[in-house]
Amino acid sequence: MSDPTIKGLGAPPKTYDGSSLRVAIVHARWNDVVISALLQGAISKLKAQGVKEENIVVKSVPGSYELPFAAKKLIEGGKTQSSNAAPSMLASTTNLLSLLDTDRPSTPTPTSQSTTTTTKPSVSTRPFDAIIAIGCLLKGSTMHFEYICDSVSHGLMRVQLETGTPVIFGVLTCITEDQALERAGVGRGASKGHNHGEDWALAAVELASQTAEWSKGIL
Ligand code: RBF
Repeated sequence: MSDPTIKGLGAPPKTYDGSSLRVAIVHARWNDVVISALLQGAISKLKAQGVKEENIVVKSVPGSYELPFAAKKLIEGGKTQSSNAAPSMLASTTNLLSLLDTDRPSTPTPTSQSTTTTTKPSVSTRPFDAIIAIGCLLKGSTMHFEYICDSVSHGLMRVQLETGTPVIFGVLTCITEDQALERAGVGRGASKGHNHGEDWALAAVELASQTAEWSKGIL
């Protein structure tokens, strides 16, 4: 009998290399059993895609409601960190300009500045190429679930469109605990389910790689 479902993620058009990427994961701490499994799934898949451990930054916030704000601040922080790392670039540029100064000796005396060779921030201080926001919302007996799901999904979408940095939607919105456990690959039944954290890592590497190319006009 053929597979009874057509649901699920199709194969990517190519394999992406994450070795030059810097990715931040921000996760909520509510419903920790599920979050821990999703986080581990995401980290191991990022590494399997070539993202270096030192280029994976993990931060936590109390609950999913905090994810959009934290994602935005991390993106901004990554850009600030990158520009703070830039003085070495400025130093070498200044030094090159000094060669044009006719008052100076034709053979410039080496200074501590002139020994600066850095022209590009290292991967670990460059802006984040993608953010993965991980949370697990479980429906309770009040309307909290609906409000938080709505705010978080719209908030994360807004952050990625405003900043131009891909924000992966790693938020489970489940009616039951079993649904959440199965989507984190730690189901209580015979089938453990599937860890969606792995898919979010793949999405992060794919979107980061595509964005880098599309931004340069490589289509
Ligand atoms: N945060 C989650 O990430 N998942 C939840 O299932 C969740 N349920 C909540 C239920 C209630 C009644 C409240 C008050 C908060 C809940 N939060 C949950 C926390 C929420 O995302 C946020 O951290 C807090 O509201 C503080 O802004």
